[in-house]
Amino acid sequence: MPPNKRKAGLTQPLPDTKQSQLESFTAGSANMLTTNQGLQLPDNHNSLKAGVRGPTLLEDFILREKITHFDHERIPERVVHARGSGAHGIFKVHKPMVQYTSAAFLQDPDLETPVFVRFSTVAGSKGSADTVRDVRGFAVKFYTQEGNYDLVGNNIPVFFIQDAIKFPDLIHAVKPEPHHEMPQAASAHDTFWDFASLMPESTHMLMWAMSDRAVPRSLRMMEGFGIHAFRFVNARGDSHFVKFHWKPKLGVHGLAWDEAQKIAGKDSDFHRRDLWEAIENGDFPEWNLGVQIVDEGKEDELGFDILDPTKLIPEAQVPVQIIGTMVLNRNPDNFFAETEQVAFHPGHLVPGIDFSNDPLLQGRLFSYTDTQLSRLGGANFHEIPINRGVCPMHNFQRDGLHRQTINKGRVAYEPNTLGNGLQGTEFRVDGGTQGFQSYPEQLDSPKIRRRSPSFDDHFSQATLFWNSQSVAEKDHIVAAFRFELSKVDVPEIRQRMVDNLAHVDLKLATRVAAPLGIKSPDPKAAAGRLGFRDHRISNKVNEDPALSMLGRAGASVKTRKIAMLVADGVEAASLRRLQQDLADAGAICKLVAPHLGSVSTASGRQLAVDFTFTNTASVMFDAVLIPGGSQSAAALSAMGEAVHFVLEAYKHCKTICALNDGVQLLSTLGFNLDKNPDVIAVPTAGVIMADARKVADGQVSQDFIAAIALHRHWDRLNIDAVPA
Ligand code: HDD
Repeated sequence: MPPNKRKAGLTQPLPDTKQSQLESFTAGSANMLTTNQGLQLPDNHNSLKAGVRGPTLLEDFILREKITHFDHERIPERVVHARGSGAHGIFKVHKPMVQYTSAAFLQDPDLETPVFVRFSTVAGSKGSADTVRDVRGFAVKFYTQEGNYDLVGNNIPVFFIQDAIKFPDLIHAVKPEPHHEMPQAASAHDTFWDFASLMPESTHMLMWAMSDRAVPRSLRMMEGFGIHAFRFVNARGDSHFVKFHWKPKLGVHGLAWDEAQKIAGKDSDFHRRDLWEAIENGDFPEWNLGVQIVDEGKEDELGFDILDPTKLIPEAQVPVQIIGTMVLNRNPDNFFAETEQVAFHPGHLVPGIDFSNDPLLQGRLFSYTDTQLSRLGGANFHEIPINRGVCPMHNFQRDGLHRQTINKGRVAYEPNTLGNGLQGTEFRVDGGTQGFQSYPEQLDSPKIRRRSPSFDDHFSQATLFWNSQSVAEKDHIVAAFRFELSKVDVPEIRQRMVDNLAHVDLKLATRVAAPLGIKSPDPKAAAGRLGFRDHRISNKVNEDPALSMLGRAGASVKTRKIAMLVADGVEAASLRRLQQDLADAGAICKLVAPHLGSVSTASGRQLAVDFTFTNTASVMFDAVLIPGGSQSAAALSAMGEAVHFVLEAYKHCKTICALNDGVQLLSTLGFNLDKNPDVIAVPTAGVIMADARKVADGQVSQDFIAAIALHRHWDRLNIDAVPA
């Protein structure tokens, strides 16, 4: 039998004799392709045939092995969160959390805990577009010295339903409709709104899902939330309720809805590419980990039930304490092996962290292992490298499909006297005093299949969310509801939904209903429906700035993408100065021109072009610069694609800066530059027009950078009238 000559690809050391055989055969043949059994291939282009023009022979085991492996390359995609992007990183706690939790990875500020993060959309299939309107998954696996801890959250702090028994209904409603499998990755269809309008407990989450949170600018610019109340348990056994928050250092930012839809066509991998490129460029995304802690026994003072996952704890009520930082600093080596095969589970805990009785969380504790059995093909998915812990692992579970561990000895049970255990040590449990201890919550209740009446308030926090939004954010929420409901064919569903919204805010409901061809919203119609509840409690706070994205726009332009529109004859000195100042501030500048290669500047030098108007679009950028130079400006003004680029950026409320003749591209918008060179004109929010000579003193760069840092200028004039 030929020995194994393959070196690359070995993941486990061979027994000593095999290892030395391998080494002696490897010399000189390391680059040969082989079969999976290690047989060197003579030819990877031709199958074995009866004559060069004859039929292929069944005997061709090389062909059959290759095709068989290929035929089985796919595994079932996740039933939800199928579309995802992953990254490796590290987590460090800032100060010991010993007062609250015994979790070892939350004690030592010098300890770096490796993490793997997977971001995802919920509804779409694996190949669906990144920028659809949806909740984003935010799942973090901490490889701690006490075992893997998974924080499996979303970018929205509440959920649609209160009890896990409704999860299959929710997902069946939002997924493509079963008769024709449409629409893909979209909630804008009848079955979703039929279900949502009949489940008033979903209203709070719907408000978030219709906000710009559901169309993030970047995965790096999203908050993350553990959603449920968990428990921190310290070494003395004291418990505190805890809610987890991830706060991105780059701020929290959304796309314009029209922009999100266009990106889905132009680059359906937009978020995946953005995350990948940021990490490749060394712009490592970072989040702070925050906690809201509520003393056990004080949860009743919150005013709502801490176990209800449709409620958040307002930050204005219980501040978020920042306790650590996560940095994502390495892209996966192999998408399938890592991002696809990673298996998260809210039940992967470490000592010092425990569950609450949130009925959504309790149901999740069953679902995640169960789903891995069919997705990853058996009970040994914890042995897949991305899922393996970094701490020692011993038990007497054995065998099963794809078992990798070669357990030694005759003993696979405990207690035993026959074995020396594994590797010469006797592994045992010690009577219950060490290791993970479940918090000994006192329970004395009847078995009952009922919802707690304390879960009956479905609207107060939806109203709190609405009240906390800025004017522009409210406009976006109204527009999103209108868009989604306008795609619903059955008018009764549209009506039922706006009648529900009247319980959040009558003005909101009236605005949503206006273009939908239905009656004015009627809160009484909703209240008369079977099963409808609106047992309002009064919120302890009426507004919370933390619920608004605009209340906290980041002050940095780091990693923001700026398109610089150029053609032959462009004025280069001011362009170069702006490029330099933006790069110094961390922005990424790209030259977009009518053709690839280079353009000649007004002074005859060559500038290398990054993109053309054909292979990119304004939606790929955060801001636009139109430099001066009469020949360049005239050429661009005569190009429909260039004018469209600028109008579209305007419509999406992006910062635009135009110098001298470049202002011609804004003339369709009615903006013209006063010939006074001392002036930097700002005709509407985020549009800067200046003479190139003003660039030299740094003022234009400063204004441009400050405007880009505001992300978007949602209150810009006249955007509805702009045809882009
Ligand atoms: Fe879930 C995947 C987050 C409720 C059942 N869920 C999944 C993922 C995230 C969440 C981020 C993707 C993990 C990854 O990247 O691999 N899920 C949530 C949150 C919920 C929630 C934040 C509510 C607060 N989920 C939920 C319920 C159930 C499930 C109530 C079932 C009773 N979720 C699953 C699942 C998935 C999953 C079917 C699909 C793939 C997987 O688990 O590994 O088991």
